[in-house]
Amino acid sequence: MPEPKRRRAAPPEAPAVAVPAVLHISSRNYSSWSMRGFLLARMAGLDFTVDTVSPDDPSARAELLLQSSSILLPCLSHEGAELWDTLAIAEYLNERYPEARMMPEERIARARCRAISGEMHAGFHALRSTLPMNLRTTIPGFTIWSAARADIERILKLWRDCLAEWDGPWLFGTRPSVADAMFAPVVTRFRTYAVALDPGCEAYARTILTWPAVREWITAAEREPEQGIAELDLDAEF
Ligand SMILES: N[C@@H](CCC(=O)N[C@@H](CS)C(=O)NCC(=O)O)C(=O)O
Repeated sequence: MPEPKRRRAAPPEAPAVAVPAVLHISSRNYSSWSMRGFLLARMAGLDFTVDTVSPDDPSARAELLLQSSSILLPCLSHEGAELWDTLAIAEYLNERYPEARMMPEERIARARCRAISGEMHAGFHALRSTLPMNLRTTIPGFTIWSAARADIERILKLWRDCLAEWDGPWLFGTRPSVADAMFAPVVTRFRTYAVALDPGCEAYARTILTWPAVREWITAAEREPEQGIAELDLDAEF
């Protein structure tokens, strides 16, 4: 009688090799989406390097297309995942690093955090196109078009409601959340274009502007070479 085939023992599991994460960004000075991606990665406590993809370098863009099916930046490469959308990056990092508590713990707060982050992600086109991010500049006396003014009023209402309900200093209480990362480039636009804020929103703006990850980003933006960036179409949503 033939001997029953013996099952081959499963090979010992290969030790997990940590592949460093890479956040591909465009400009630090002009790209609000890149800034959001960076703040989210810092909030998650992710170990990552930043790769700045030159907007006018075809080979850099071709290289990026090899890694991701989109040319959109920021794009996070992490443990086999390629994510080219800031909300997807936020959800992914929140799932992967629950200990970082990037979303509020309480259900209603978490739902609101998702709602206002989604509103920021999908809306405020007038604000984005007429007040483009430019961290290195301040323009006192800038005339704000009425549609952008309506966007600003809506954003300030979102902030006031959150600050009243969750007591600040962040939108959802005592620690930064995904929503703070989404609105941080709005705070810097308000500084750039000298948008007047009431005391509550002003205090919130200061919280954002003294956030170490924001300081780190702005410091790097101040040192970013201008070459190549000047050619970007700043009227585009950036
Ligand atoms: N919804 C995207 C928007 C990203 C986006 O529009 N990125 C711009 C630069 S900030 C971009 O990559 N544009 C295409 C290009 O530069 O070719 C996100 O959430 O990340």
